[in-house]
Amino acid sequence: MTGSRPLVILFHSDASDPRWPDAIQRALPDFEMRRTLDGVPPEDVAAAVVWKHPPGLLEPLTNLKLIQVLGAGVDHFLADTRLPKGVPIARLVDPGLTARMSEYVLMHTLALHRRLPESARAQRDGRWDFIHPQPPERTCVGILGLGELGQACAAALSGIGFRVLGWSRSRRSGMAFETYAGEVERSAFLRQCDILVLLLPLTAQTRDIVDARFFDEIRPGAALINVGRGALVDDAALVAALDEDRLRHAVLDVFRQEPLPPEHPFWTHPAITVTPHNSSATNPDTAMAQVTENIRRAVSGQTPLHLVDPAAGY
Ligand code: NDP
Ligand code: OXD
Repeated sequence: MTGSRPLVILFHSDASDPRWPDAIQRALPDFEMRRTLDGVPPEDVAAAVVWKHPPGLLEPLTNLKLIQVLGAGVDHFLADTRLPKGVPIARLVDPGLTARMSEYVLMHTLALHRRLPESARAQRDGRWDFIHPQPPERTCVGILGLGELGQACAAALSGIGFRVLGWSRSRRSGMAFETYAGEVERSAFLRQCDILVLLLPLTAQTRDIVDARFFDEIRPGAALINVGRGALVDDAALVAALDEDRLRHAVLDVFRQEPLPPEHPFWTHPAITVTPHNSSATNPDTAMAQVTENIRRAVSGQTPLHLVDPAAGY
């Protein structure tokens, strides 16, 4: 309470599951859920729950105890140069989102492993193109980014027999698969992989990481799945790698500009599969528990779960 007034939770998202605001109000009846700051004294706002907010929205909120980003990636959020200083920022670690992402990565890895894009092209051309099926052990899947999502995808892929390798910024030991770390081990990792899965956050270090040099380092004829962020990939370098057969196929769920503009060459490229950033998504059924727990923690002076390191950018 601020004097006799209840503490306010500000919600802003135009893209999330529409059930969120009511679900938050039901779960936290002592707070007042507001969708705008109209008529709200800024000092009453204790927590903000946001996804793709307009820059500067949170600047006037002097008593904010928590910013809960309503997604796993925080690149869009941290691009706001007018965030209030020193307020803990939490991202979502949502079992539902993790499960949907594992399904997507498994589905497209299997499709690439079983050469579905090549079979679809053969059907379009009326060609009977027998491609001998191979066991998953013969396909090495490399996961770039061994966080919540990367590790879950690695477990799902290993579970059906793929050989999995992982690459991350810091050394990750104790995994059930071989891991590589940092720039110095990148090429040793890349040259072994038949399918590469991008599950990196977008940061100053990872922007454009998939560039012409990256495609020089990969195993010729490898395939790519990008479920991280569009700006991890240099679009022109990707198209060149496909056209020169250095890359066999790309499955792209995320793009520099979303929705992908109608004139973008990715739409019609025969070796690109486009999905509309729907590999996964969060929802109140599986993520509400973290949001309520974090708001309660923040207003009672405890450390919220899944904090972001703004200096690292994820
Ligand atoms: P985490 O923060 O849990 O993991 C990030 C991983 O990336 C860590 O292993 C980290 O290394 C690694 N990493 C960060 N920077 C570098 C670098 N410079 N070089 C090598 N590795 C690096 O994130 P999540 O697994 O939860 O999510 C990953 C990303 O997936 C999100 O940031 C978001 O962009 C994207 N995403 C996309 C969705 C979609 O619908 N397409 C849905 C949800 C998320 P270290 O272990 O050393 O810290
Ligand atoms: C996320 C996303 O980062 O949906 O959560 O992209």
